[in-house]
Amino acid sequence: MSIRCVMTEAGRDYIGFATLPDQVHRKSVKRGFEFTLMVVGDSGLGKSTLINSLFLEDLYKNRTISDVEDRIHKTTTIEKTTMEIEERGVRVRLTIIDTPGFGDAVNCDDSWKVVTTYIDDQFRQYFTDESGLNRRNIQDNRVHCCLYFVPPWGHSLRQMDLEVLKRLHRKVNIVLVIAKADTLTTCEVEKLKTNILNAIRENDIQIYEFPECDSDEDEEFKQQDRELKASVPFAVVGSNTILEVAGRKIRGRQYPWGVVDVENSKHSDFIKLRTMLISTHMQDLKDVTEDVHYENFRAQCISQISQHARERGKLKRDSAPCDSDISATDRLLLQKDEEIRRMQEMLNQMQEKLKDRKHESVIDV
Ligand SMILES: Nc1nc2c(ncn2[C@@H]2O[C@H](COP(=O)(O)OP(=O)(O)OP(=O)(O)O)[C@@H](O)[C@H]2O)c(=O)[nH]1
Ligand SMILES: [Mg+2]
Repeated sequence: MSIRCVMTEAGRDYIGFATLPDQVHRKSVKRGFEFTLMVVGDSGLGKSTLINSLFLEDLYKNRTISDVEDRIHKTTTIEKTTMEIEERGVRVRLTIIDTPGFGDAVNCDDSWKVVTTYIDDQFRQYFTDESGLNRRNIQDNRVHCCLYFVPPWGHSLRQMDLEVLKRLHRKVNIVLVIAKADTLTTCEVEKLKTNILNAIRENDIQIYEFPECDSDEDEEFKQQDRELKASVPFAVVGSNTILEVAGRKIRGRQYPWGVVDVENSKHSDFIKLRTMLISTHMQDLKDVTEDVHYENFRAQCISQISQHARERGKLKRDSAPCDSDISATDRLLLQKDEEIRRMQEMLNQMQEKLKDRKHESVIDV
């Protein structure tokens, strides 16, 4: 095989694949990015407030914001807010899923079901779209990150938190946050963080793990990465109020003894959380969702389909009808079998393609 080499100005030969990262970059930018964040936890822990502080006001600079009082309400259904944001030509479709808080700390049987059902439904939709014809234009609504709110008044995770986390950790990237951290002293925050991390370890709960920082990153980035990792679980403070302090407008909470500045890193980990979600780990959260959580879901689906097909096959063999007395039900069963067989074929092809795609991206790297 002959490869035509291109001459550089310096006279050195090159083939041209060094431009691949640029091509990938240009293509991704053109396509835009999709990211979905969900908040989960007890009622009244400040989930809606934090979301508002994290994104809504900042992202909608020109939006008219109603009175604080109007905006503080108990979330009773899953609320989905989608916004298109753009920064230096890069477009992100950001979706926030605000969930109703767990109402009663003793019995949370049904509260978590709303959350897991929502996550599974998005996976199922993606799975269906991926097996369909128009695979190029699939909208990715899978939940890429779940902020789980831990109450500040306990000593560690409660049994109820552990139960909910166990139901979530294989489905979604969990990022733990200590809610209303302004109600704790610095020492109390540290103690609570340590206890939470111990509980996570003891109960084999898999929260989102920050990837190793590349060795060729600059020192400033490495330092930021170390700080982010050391802050988990993030102790956060939310506020919908803009206050004026020393001539400066800040988002804060006014108390008789002083003001808590949400964006002051001495007061809370709010900025670290936002940095991690938006600037440093958005893509990794997406990758882990795709490679680990969605893969789990897909494997389960495929094994269910095969199981189903096997059972149908057995049923067919056992009943062994002669052609003349095939009932309508049998015909339907045969039809379904055929559908499942076709779907399996399609899935196999899809897997092959995905394998190729992954292989290509490994080569890119
Ligand atoms: N001290 C303190 N209070 C907060 C903080 N964030 C929110 N609050 C207050 O907590 C109350 C509940 O806030 P929400 O944001 O509605 O809580 P939620 O978790 O969305 O509640 P549900 O919708 O019922 O699940 C409001 O009065 C907020 O002002 C915080 O960081 N610190
Ligand atoms: Mg709410």
